[in-house]
Amino acid sequence: MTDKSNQIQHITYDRADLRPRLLHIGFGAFAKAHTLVFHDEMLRHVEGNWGVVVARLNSGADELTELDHADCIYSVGEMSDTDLLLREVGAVVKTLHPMRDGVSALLSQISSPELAVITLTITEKGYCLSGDHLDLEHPGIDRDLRSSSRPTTSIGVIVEGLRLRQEAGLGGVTVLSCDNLPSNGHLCRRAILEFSRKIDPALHSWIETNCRFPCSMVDRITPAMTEASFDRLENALGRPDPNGILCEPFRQWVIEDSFASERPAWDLAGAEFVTDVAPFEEMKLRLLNGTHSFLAYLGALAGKETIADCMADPVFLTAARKLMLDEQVPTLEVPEGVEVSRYADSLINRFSNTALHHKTTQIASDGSQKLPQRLLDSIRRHLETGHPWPLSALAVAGWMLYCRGVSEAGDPLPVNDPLAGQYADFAADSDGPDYVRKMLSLSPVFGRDFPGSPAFADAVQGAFERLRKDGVLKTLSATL
Ligand code: CS2
Repeated sequence: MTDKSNQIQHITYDRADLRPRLLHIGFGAFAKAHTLVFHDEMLRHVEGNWGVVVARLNSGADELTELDHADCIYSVGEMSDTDLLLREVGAVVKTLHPMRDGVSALLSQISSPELAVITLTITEKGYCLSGDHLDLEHPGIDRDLRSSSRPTTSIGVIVEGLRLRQEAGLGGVTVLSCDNLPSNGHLCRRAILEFSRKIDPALHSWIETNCRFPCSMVDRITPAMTEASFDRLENALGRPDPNGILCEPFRQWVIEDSFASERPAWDLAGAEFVTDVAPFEEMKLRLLNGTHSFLAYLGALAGKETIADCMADPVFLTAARKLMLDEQVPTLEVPEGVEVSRYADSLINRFSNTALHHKTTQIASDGSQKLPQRLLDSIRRHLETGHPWPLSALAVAGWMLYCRGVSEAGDPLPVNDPLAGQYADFAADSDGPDYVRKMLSLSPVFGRDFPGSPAFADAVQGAFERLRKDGVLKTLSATL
């Protein structure tokens, strides 16, 4: 139903029927705009009892309380350059935050007989990985292993919740990662199994037998909300909504159809259930996210505030498309039926959406967690085949330059990353080749193989030097 006066799709399903059958951990901007919109859309097609409990573990307790004050209803504005389509989302039935409600409330939710699915948007760093394995030296993991009944990390919370399920004689659940990681379900499963093995081998084998960890590819550009965004939403709604979110119109969700028990019919909302997510995931992580990171670092250094600003510059636009088609596509197994140049053009079109004000500095965050799957996996392939990768080299060098925290014009750049302290130390006492060598020595980013590759180091050193000497725009132009 659409209310012509406000162009808003009001809730059409009976919320009284909803039961807490799904728990979402990491309920932030992306989950509001993506996962919960698919869920809301499904409920509009098939009224059922799939209600969602939403949780956050670290920040955001006040935001969840704000949502409680709105009866857990919030609005989503899907923005293009010309339109803003509004919908109300009523799928949330409860909010939980350990710092507000105690971790026991969250553990009880996981060990509730009604719970069937846990979805996660905890960002790349939420899995506490080192490479492809759980980082047992991660401070949160170390603390949770020593005090597993009072966990603080997502991994610790899920394992303790599953232990309570096992203790109560309940069945397993499906844990569905919705984060931008390659084989996200497999990585999530490995982190949880490696943690549980340390706690109790019997729990480890119970989880291995009774739970499922499907992979999924998620896609919807959802910039962080700003005061201007909330004003825009209020103008469209006719009232303020502190819980609301603005995002692009496009949304995609490709999910491995491997569930421990019942699953929501998200395909009624346009999600795709497949047997193998990998081709979809690699294409999206490398073409969309890899190009996003390329534009974020080089654009921010060159003074571009938003991704759309980069797209308005012919040099950046040409470079982005060239990176996608000449350097990322050759490393892909393209999903059947996908025409890659059309997919690349659709990404350029989405990046050009000026209404989003998607900041380069937002995408620049957590580069140490993003570079491996977005750019380094492709470069690894090029080093094996000898395929040229000049723009990818500029992206890595651009990230290193960005990590010094200053743009070409001398303006400060925010460096938000778990390794930010190390970057600052390196930048304080080195520059040029010595600085690059230090950055290349960061094993959480470059692993063990890259530092030993002279071809890799030489290419990144050369790109860094050119950026330093000629600046981003001139260097990009010379590379096209
Ligand atoms: C972005 C992603 O901030 C970032 O790292 O590249 O959030 C991107 O907007 C989404 O993956 C799009 O689906």
